[in-house]
Amino acid sequence: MFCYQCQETARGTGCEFGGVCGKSEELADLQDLLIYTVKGISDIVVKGKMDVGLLRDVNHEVLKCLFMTITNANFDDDIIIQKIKEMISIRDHLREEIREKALEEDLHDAATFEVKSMNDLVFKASYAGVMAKENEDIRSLRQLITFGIKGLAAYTHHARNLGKEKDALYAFIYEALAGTLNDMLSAEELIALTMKTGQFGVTAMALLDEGNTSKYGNPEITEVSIGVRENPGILVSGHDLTDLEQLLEQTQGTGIDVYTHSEMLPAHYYPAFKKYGNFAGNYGNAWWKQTEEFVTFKGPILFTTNCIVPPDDEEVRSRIFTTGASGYPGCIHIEADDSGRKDFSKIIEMAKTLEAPTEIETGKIVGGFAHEQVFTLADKVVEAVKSGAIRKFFVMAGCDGRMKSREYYTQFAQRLPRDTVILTAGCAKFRYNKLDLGDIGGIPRVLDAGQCNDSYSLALIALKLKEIFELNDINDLPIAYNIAWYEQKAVIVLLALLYLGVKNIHLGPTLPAFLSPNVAKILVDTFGIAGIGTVDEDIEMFLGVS
Ligand code: FS2
Ligand code: SF4
Repeated sequence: MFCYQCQETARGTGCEFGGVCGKSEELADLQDLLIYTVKGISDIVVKGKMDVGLLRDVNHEVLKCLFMTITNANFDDDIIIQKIKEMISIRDHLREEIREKALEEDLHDAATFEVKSMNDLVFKASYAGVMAKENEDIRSLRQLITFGIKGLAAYTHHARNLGKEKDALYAFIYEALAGTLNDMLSAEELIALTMKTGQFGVTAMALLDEGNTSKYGNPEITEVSIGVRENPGILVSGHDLTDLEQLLEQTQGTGIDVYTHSEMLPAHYYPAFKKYGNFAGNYGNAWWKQTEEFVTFKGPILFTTNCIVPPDDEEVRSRIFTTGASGYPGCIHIEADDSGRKDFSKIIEMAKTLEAPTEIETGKIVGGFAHEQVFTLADKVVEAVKSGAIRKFFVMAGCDGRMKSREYYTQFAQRLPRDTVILTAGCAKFRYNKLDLGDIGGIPRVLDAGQCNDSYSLALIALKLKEIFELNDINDLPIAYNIAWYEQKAVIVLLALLYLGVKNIHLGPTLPAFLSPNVAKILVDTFGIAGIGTVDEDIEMFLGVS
């Protein structure tokens, strides 16, 4: 195995003997083979000039496979093996369909390889990985595109669950993945493809935003309880609001409360979920704290997506359920029926037999500052900027993680001057959303827009301010970007911001290992991307540049 797709990769270079995340060598190889097969399908679709509008089921399966290989989404070898077999079968079927249009010898090995046995499959898996390309810059760009596409697929998958689809997104996923197999593409052409990935990242996040807000309303300022009630509870993690909705529906009248964990917290900000009296609050913090927080929660836990931390504790594992792209060996996986309905009765029945959660925190946190809510505050915000009451905004969106170096973000938030406001989204917020940072004329100093995908909201807010202040360049706004990343959804968020023209983004706690020195230099020279330094030096630097 060789995997360097996330920020916690071993030694900052790559996991080779099992992942820091808990992924085994075998699973890493299998996930690489699944991606390789999906790339083979892409090669066929592109070379066969297939109409993606006619490939509905294939499109959906491709999204799911890409999502399954995102960090901490799916640890189940059996599910991945099953998916590889299904995708090979789909691939071979598609190859038959284009027989007239593309010669077999014009197709890439990914589109044609055969496996006759499990041994073949395991052997092929060990050769389908990242290091298959020797030129490190080409390899770096191909991986940057692949990881961006994984993030894009995750958001497109959520949008699709909400009934929103765009053929252009599917067509681009195939184009980009086929591009990563194409030895004729130069570094310059791959850079152009990387930027195009950012463009479609904006499309995917806009579509997801439309899906969420058209179904559940626009997020609004909301106080969320972080304490517990007396009933037994179910904890929901991950990002999929349609799963949460179905669980809330099915728990009505059962005496079971529903709590959110980590990235599901922003669900409380949507008007549609406020009607459920048993939607009790948020329990705990960012994903990596689950090891201790699931012990004290006592009840069943439903993962709708990443981030799963492999549970060492047998008792905790027995309470974990997965659905969608997530999976963990030994945990019950709940599939949707043909109409999209999921039967969560097993989780509800288990909850009834277990104790109520143990209280680990009390009080409330405030969020819901997505684009429409902030637009209603625009006059107040603009006035505060004009009067100097707000000197600068800091976009501190992204992910949280286990590394001690992420204490930087808590200290950064604490030490920012009181005339600054933090705009956040994603699980990065848990580093500072419970600090008492006060407000500026009634505007809280931490404005939480939502999940990592709601970074799109932060971009819309920046564009709105640019319009109000009649600026030509988004970079002339008093906004600094100090973003924490962890997994591949953060990669598509970054590429989307670059596509929107945002410059001088600082990325931490370390820069991606998959950027070769030359590719990193291009990002530095063209976009002013930089890492982080010390808290005090960085605050001084950010406030000095306006
Ligand atoms: Fe956080 Fe994990 Fe949101 Fe990432 S809960 S790092 O999946 O996508 O952000
Ligand atoms: Fe390592 Fe991250 Fe890959 Fe897991 S996802 S194997 S921690 S680089």
